[in-house]
Order: sequence, then structure tokens, then C-alpha cells
Amino acid sequence: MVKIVGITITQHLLEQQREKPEATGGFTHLLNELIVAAKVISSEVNKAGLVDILGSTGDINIQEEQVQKLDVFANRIIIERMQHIGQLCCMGSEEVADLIDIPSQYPKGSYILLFDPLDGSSNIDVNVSIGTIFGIYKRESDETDINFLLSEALQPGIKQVAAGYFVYGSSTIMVYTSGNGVHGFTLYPSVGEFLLSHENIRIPESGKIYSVNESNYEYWDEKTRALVDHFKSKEKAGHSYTSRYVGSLVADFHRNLLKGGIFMYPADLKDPKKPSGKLRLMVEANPLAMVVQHAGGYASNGYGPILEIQPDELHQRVPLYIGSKKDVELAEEYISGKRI
Ligand code: AHM
Ligand code: MG
Repeated sequence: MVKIVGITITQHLLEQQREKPEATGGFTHLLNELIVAAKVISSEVNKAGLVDILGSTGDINIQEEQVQKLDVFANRIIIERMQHIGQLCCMGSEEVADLIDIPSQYPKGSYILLFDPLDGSSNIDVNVSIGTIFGIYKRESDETDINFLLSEALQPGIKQVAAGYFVYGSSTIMVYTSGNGVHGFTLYPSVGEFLLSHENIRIPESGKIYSVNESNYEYWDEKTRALVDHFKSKEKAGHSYTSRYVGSLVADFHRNLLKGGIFMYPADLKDPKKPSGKLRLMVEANPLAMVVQHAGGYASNGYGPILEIQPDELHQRVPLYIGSKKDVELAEEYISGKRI
């Protein structure tokens, strides 16, 4: 029999819960259910390369079920697993235009779950790490009608009660914070348990990695170009940086969290009507901003903290500079024009 040594995520969540005498267990229940959804997604992601053998999207597979695209599948699994638990009043997903209501047959709770079900979609078919990102808020009023819950969901990231992500990579990893340190757990696949592997993660104050899609250089303004030029110049930076860019935010972020460095998705002029870059404030930037802040790092839109932005809409985009505190502060100096 396999012996599991170390702390499981369930044990860890219960220990955290015990430290808060007012806790009802509802939040632990919510996270546990999200973890089950992530295990299901992880196991499907591991089969992604078999699509050509078992059937492609739109085909009927050997169990006579419709084969779904993985991002659609991940979205469905999270909604189906989370809607019945009685802890949520609504959800918001990168894959769904409007807020998602809880079906009337299930009780409603006071938490709001915002998520990107499968981040890094361009990497799904090529065995490169992808992930799920989540942020959890508490409703501030007693409102339960979905037609009036949008203003409850549009809270600044600083109000998140917990946030984190799963990376489906060489291992499946979960990293989360509920305000009491940032902790990482690695899935032990044959046993199906997440075990504590990275306790109290602290991001180095400054790093040697910069991560950005440099093919956008011609669409950036002068300040953004000067910032990236800084990272490329040993003379300006005082030491050499190396460039690493996977193209899955969650994987790029995770590497930089552990090793130190900065991830950037600046505003660009590819679409003059959308000068806010590509990434979404509510389901991508805010959760990772909470994680990095509790690990001693920083996240900015170039002018100030991501976590203090008052959102106007569910799917709004935001320029993102995130990672080691000193590197992100340097980015702010360039973007806000204090340094040329
Ligand atoms: P997605 O949520 O549709 O996957 O898009 C977001 C992804 C991020 O994971 C990643 O950082 C970024 O898009 C990469 O974009 P680009 O290909 O423009 O560099
Ligand atoms: Mg995404």
C-alpha cells in the first residue's frame, strides 16, 4: 500500500479553518469542491494528446459522448461541481458572457467565485502547461437575484477572501492564499491527493527573469519599449536578465513566483479601441495579484496596484505587470513616466 507522507490539502484547509473560530466550514467546503473539479480537469488534460485516437472535438467518443474542447469541458465541470454546494450566490467565468446563476433547486450562499477555467488555451493541443485561475469574494448585501448581483461581483481585487490557481504541467500543482501565507500543493496522481509541497512561498524581492510577448514591440508606446529595453541592457539593469515566455499566464506566473522576476502583458495598440492589453482583470489579474501580494511581491497596471482597481465590467482587460516587488516598481517608474 502507498504511504502518504506529508500534509494533504484537506488537512491544511481544516487547520486553517480551526484558526478562525467564526468559520462555519462553508469556505472549506467550497475550496474542497473546487479541488475535485481541478482533479477531474487535470485527468482530462493528461489525455489531451489522445484526442486524435479517441476522437476530435465534435466527434462522438467511444462512450458515445460528445467530445468537448478542453476549455469548454473545464468550464462545465467547474460550474456543475460548484453550483450545488450551497455556498455560492453566483459565479463568473472567462468563458461565459454574463454572471452565472445558481439553479433554483440548490440553496444559495454568500460567496462569489470568479474563474478562468483553462488559461493558456493556445497551449492546450501542444502539451504545454495550462491552468485554472480563481478568485473568491463575499457578497456584501443580502441580494440573491442574479439581475442585481453584478455590482456585488464587481468588487476590487483587494476584497478577495481567497485566490489561487492550478497548473496542469509536469505535475499538477495548486497554489492558494486565503490571506494567511501562500501555499503550494502537488497532486500525487495515483493516490489522487494534493500534498503540501511549497509551504509559505515568498517571491524574491527582485529577480532575473522577464516574461513578455516581445512580438508586440511595434504596438507598444515608447515607455513600454524603454522598460523592456531596460531588462535587455546589462548596463541599465546592472545585471543580466533572461527572457522566459510560455504563453500561459498561469505557468509563466508560477515560475516567476518561485524563481523571482516579472511577467508583463502591457497595453498595446493592436486594437486602438482596446488599449488595455489582453488579460482580464477579474479572472486573471486579480487572483494572481492577491497571491503575489501575500508572497511579498506586487502587481500593477503600470500606474498603481491592480488590487485597488474598481472594476466597471466583468470581462474588462487590464495591462499587467506582476512579480518581484522591485521589478514591478521599476516597471511603474517607466510606465508612469517617472523614469525615461
Ligand atoms: P486565454 O485565457 O484565452 O488562454 O488567454 C490568455 C493567455 C494567457 O495565458 C497568456 O499569458 C496570454 O494569453 C498569451 O497571449 P499572447 O499569445 O498574445 O502572448
Ligand atoms: Mg486566460
